[in-house]
Amino acid sequence: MLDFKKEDISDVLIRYNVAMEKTMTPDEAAEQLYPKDPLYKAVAVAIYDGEEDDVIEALDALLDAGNDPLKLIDDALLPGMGVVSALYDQGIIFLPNVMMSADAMLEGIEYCKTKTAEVPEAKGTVVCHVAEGDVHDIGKNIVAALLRADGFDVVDLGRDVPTDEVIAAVAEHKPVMVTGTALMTTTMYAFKEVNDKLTEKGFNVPFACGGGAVNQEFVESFSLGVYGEEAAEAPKFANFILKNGADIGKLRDEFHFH
Ligand code: B12
Repeated sequence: MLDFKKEDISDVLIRYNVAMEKTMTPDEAAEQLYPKDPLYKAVAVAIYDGEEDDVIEALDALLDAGNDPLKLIDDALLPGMGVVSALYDQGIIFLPNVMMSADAMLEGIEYCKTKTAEVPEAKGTVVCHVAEGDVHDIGKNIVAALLRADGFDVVDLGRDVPTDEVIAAVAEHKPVMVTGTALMTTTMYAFKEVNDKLTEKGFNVPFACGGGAVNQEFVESFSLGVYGEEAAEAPKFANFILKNGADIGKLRDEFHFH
């Protein structure tokens, strides 16, 4: 029998989860992930805070320091959003934060584009959509923003897009690529329908698909499908198609993940 007067039981009484929560707040966890350079850190902090005005102010400081506006998308905005994604994946911050941060980052991308001296002629058109029945459009918005930033014209069909609308947009705009995003296991099958209708109508257009619900095996099970894990791959696919043509086999070989 323990003699509670003599034994030190302080360790037993610690509520470890509470102790952990108190050892690191979300702000402290973010602090560990920010870039070290103060100018780049300011962008990441502004994205974490979801403060659009602060994002612009921090970008201005980097632009004044002579940085290329389009390069800042890759070097400052995406790493800033990376901090938020990492904290979200670890359950440290929650959905409303992610959405506010994504908006602030997208605003930053648009701002950087307005700062480029020469607006290059569009390289080609890409049709982007979220699968029918699915409203999760944050990933699609990032894909569209990165494609635009890379010089492509984007026809953004939005979310919960019926198959026939995708086919009609392909017929009208003759895109170099179509993108699809699906985050639900119930909506991802719409991609197969899009694929089959495209091939039925003779459109040999690469159909790049991503989003939490899908994986490479599923996407490559339909003839035009090319799987993408990160939004940043979308412009790489589109540039590859411009250079090498709409060769699905070559695309899959070049961007194979496993
Ligand atoms: C945000 C969110 C919502 C928001 C969506 C807001 C919005 N405007 O998008 C709201 C609150 C509205 C919502 C609603 C629902 N949701 Co929800 N939601 C999420 C959550 C938490 C995050 C999704 C997200 O935005 N991730 C961040 C973005 C950036 O990721 P992403 O889209 O995957 O994009 C990345 C990559 O996939 C890639 N990518 C995406 N597309 C493409 C395309 C190409 C070409 C390339 C190269 C790359 C690429 O790029 C991005 C990264 O760089 C997830 C949980 C999770 N962990 O995923 C659940 C989740 C997706 N939701 C889920 C569910 C069930 C629902 C609801 C049905 C809930 C309900 N009962 O009402 C409804 C769905 C309504 C509907 N019909 O769609 C489930 C789906 C389960 C399943 N397997 O089917 C999830 C997985 C939660 C869960 N664990 O249960 N949701």
